[in-house]
Amino acid sequence: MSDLELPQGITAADVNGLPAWRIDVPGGRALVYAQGAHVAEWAPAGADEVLWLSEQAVYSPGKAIRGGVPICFPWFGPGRSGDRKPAHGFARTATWRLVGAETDEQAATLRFEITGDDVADLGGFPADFTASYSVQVGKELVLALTVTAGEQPLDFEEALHSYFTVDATGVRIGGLEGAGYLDKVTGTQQVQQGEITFTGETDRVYSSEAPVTMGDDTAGRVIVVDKVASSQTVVWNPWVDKSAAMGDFGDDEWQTMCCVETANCVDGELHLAPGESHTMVSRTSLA
Ligand code: TA6
Repeated sequence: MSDLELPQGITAADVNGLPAWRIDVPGGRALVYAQGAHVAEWAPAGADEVLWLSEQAVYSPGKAIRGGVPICFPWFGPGRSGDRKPAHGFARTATWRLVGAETDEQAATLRFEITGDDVADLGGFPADFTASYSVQVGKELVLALTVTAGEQPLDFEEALHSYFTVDATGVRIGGLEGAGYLDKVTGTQQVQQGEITFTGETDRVYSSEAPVTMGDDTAGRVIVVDKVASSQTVVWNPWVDKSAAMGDFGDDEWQTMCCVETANCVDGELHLAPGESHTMVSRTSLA
């Protein structure tokens, strides 16, 4: 665990057997694990939890936590080649180093970092890179992932694979109207007509830089995801069969969640020249 001096409002803790930090500041509260710099919980002050965690989640070194905001890097799913392992890359199971922790009147910011030296199995990805991740907790959750190439060029995908607590049988997802998308369930290219509602397994990669809203009448709230330098938005609900097929996902839990992911993946794969950096930002708030 980092020996960084932590300001009031940020507390190191052992949670479910994993090193983590609990954040409790006037603007909001959160829980972040060192493994994957994984934001597992976030809520603005006075509000119910916004992120979603499976009750079947496994908390074990090297196993991605089912829920919260897993960092997908340096590939998405099986990658462009279709054979990259582990799925969604090594970032979400690597132990990120805490390199900074600050607070102001309302919010707390934690800064994490990994390089190739922090990763046991790079899966063929160049070791000469730096990934930095800033987690700002307050009335908004602002996540910024910066990738910097070393002396080799970098080709990579990335996603902040955010799980949200919603009534999936009623939530209305807006902001993607008219956007083209890859429907991974049917393997076809489609164009979004109107709001998204879930009526079955949904796994779509939208080409869009627009903010997305999740209108949840059951919870009486609207979750807003805004973003910077992200050309894809992924929308996922596993529905019945996929939920039953995942060991770390309760059979009925599909009803209580959806993913809206801030990404640069598939056709939005990024290419950095030696020494070049790219920062993607995801900002979640309640309307
Ligand atoms: O973002 C949606 C997705 O790519 C789905 O296809 C599904 O695989 C999901 O991610 C979860 O992936 P994981 O490796 O965390 O089980």
